[in-house]
Amino acid sequence: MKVVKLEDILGSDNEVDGGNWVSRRLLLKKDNMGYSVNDTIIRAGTETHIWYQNHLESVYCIEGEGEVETLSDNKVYPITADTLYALDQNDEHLLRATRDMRMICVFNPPLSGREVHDENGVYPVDED
Ligand code: 9YT
Repeated sequence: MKVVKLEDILGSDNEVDGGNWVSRRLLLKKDNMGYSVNDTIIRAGTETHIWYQNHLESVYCIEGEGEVETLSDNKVYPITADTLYALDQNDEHLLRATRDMRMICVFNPPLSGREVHDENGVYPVDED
């Protein structure tokens, strides 16, 4: 049994600032759950290009307001509290926050820890 408290992540190596967002990494690959879980704040007024070609991600918004635009079809999905989006096609997208958004993000395969997006909005594949 494992219990993780957000207050213990804040200010530690498991709090990763990506510029437009700050990701508090609650569970990682080393925890051997087969997925990772982040509590992430997307900063108000930002637009982030993301394309997780090596991961599937589900994102559950618990606070705030913004939208996701999928780039294959330019559809725009409003995102507010109590809304989940799942990038089930490794969808390339733009994430825009009009207010700070608090998101619970689950990745399969799990993140190993310090990932930040590369210039194409991708997290690298974990070679281990
Ligand atoms: C919602 C989203 O994809 N934000 C970018 C950061 C990423 N999810 C993370 O590492 O928490």
